[in-house]
Amino acid sequence: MRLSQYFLPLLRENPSEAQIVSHRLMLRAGMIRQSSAGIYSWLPMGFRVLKRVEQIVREEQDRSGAQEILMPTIQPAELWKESGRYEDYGKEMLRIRDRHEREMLYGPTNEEQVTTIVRDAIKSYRDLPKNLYHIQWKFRDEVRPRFGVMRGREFLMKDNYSFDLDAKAAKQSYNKMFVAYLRTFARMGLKAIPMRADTGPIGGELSHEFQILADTGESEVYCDRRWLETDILAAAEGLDYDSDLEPFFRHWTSLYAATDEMHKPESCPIPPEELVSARGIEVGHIFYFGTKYSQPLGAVVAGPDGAEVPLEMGSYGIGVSRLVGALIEANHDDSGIIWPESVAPFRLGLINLRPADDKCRVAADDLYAKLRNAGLEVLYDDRDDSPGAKFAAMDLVGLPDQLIIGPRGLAAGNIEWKHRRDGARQDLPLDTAVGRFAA
Ligand code: 5CA
Repeated sequence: MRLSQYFLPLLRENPSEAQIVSHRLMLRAGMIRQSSAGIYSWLPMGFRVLKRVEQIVREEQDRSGAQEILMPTIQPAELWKESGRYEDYGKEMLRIRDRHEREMLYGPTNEEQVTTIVRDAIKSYRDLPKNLYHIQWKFRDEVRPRFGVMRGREFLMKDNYSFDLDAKAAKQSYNKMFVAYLRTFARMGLKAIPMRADTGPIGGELSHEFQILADTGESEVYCDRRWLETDILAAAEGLDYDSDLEPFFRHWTSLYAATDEMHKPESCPIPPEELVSARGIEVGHIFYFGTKYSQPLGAVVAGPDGAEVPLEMGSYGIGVSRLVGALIEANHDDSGIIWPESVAPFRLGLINLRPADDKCRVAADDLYAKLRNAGLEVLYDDRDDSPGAKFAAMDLVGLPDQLIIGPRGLAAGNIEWKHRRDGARQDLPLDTAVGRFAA
């Protein structure tokens, strides 16, 4: 993409409404714009990252055996009256009336909806297990929307729902998601610690939140000090989803970690000196709630002996749009964002320091074409601007590597290569640049 043609409204100044770094940088780097409190438009740069995050989430869901569907954002109120949650959900639910005065709502989550779909389609235990997911916008009328996409009112969530015959099979489904979540966050380079959590309005008695430790996190969390040194990035690699995952689950939940609601100092199993209290960003939350929805909604199957059994269910959420903010909280410096390669909006930035110089322009245009032909996504700064402004813009948007073309280097057949994360710069012969980055 040529920057001269790209819709990238950068801001020089820090927007006063943004309290945390990810919100500031998303506005400054032209990724999002606020529409109303907690509701955002995603501009091209932000949308690219959102799509990349979504794709990693999707691939890991598919790998675990979950199947993608797409349910609507607007649901009929009757569904929620049937499950008994319509009143309970309170003011967080946006209630709407259609032209026929029918009560509708903008879905804050989809347990009821998916349960009726499965209820109407599955009649026998032989059709189990099933795990269905979608990646869809949700609306929760949060009391205090804040921190940009971190706590929005409208936000993108991956949510899935598992259906099993009995508690043991349901636990295996829960464990599969536990593994898929570790893999998902690891692919984004994030260390997300699974913590015992409160189940809140979703219900049930077993749940884990995946928390990224960050000073700006909204959750108060507690964990064993050893979590800080534990490398979970490679934990779930190569694990077979069809094997018994309970030992893996036990291992990765054996070190103490709990959210504020679940942490009871008087009964905490580890001594105070081994306990860390910190702030966390909740990027995922998994629940096992048995028959809480299948029972009232009549989602039953015929078991092996012919008797009707209510389905055992769990639900599993990942905050896809929140992750974009969380990734920036975990990856930035004073100059801007530092995207991990796996979610970067473009793999490379290409800067032409002197577009007015014919040699520079020809070399930069040519390199841009070759990099694209090699399948690389490149943001090419071909604008007529000062070198300082170009460097600042490229650092702000945070692409993993920058290639810089200027008259001096070019005379010796070189360009400059800057690695955004460590700032290291080195000369690179122009004719080796494509080979260096092409897969
Ligand atoms: N139905 C269940 C699981 S599918 C559910 O809704 N779980 S949840 O309430 O915990 O939400 C799942 C994830 O969505 C959270 O872990 C969080 O990462 C994200 N999320 C929740 N509320 C917001 C919000 N207001 N803004 C951005 N992300 C949010």
